[in-house]
Amino acid sequence: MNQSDEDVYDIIGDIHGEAETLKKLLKSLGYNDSEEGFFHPERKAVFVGDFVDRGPQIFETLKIVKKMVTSNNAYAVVGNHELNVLAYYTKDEDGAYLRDHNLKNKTQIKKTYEEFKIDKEKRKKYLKWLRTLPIFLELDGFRVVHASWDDKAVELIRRENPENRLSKKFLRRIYFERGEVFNALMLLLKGREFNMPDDMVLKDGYGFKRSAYRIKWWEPMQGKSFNDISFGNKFKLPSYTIPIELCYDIPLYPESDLPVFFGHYCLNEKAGVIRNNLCCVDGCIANGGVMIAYRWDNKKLDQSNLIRIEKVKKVEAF
Ligand SMILES: [Mn+2]
Repeated sequence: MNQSDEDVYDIIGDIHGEAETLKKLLKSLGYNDSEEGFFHPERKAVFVGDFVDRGPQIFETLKIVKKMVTSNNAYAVVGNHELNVLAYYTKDEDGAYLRDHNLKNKTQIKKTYEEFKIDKEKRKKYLKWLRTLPIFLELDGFRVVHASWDDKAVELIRRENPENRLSKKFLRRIYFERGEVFNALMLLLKGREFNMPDDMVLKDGYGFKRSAYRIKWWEPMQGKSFNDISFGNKFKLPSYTIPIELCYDIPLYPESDLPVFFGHYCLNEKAGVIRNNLCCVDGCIANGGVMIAYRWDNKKLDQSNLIRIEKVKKVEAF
């Protein structure tokens, strides 16, 4: 472990059960495997969340990340997929699941569910560990959150949930209230979304109807088209200007604030430095993209610090 004051970091994007690709990425960054998991003599990894769902090796991915975090060789924040899985398996005081077991929610966690049902003890172990991970992180000179950094949301979570983690108690409370704390958590883990007018219908990648889409949380929407403000959506949006009565002010992340590393937006080749202090490291590995790491060097964000790894197919055992 590096003992110097200035730790250096590799910020690693969404994994979604692609453990083989993760191993290749870690090796190409100079991490070695050991009893205590992957480690680097001088660097630490920082995971932006979304370890579960979609890919073929959920348990293996959780094992790699957990070992690195437990042995102090990595930090990790939770993503919206961890939140969904935790809420799916957590019951409220009346015994009802916090996240309903309906078709839409079942479909979203299908891959995770299929692995989790094979070994319930392992499932419990990893769910318990996921509940210990922070919602957001501030490290030496930069910030990490799964989808978007919003000062007000961060302050509210700090005040209402000083542990900064998805404990059972916290989840039960916010899913019951569905109030401002819930909304603050959604903002951090799912990013800012724009609600479409009632007469416009959208469908997501699974064919489910959507009434909202992901938008740039660092730019004002006034005077822009529906498509201009879109960020990380796979579907087409109208290229005409948003009627002014539908526009509202959002708190914009200042260009002078600390750099923010985030994942979530499935950007494929567009992933990387978005602005002087914004970097999205989600290369959309589970959906035809790549896995991405940013080698933080305490300097200005630079696209040349990105490492991209193509998907590695799981080796089948004979
Ligand atoms: Mn996500």
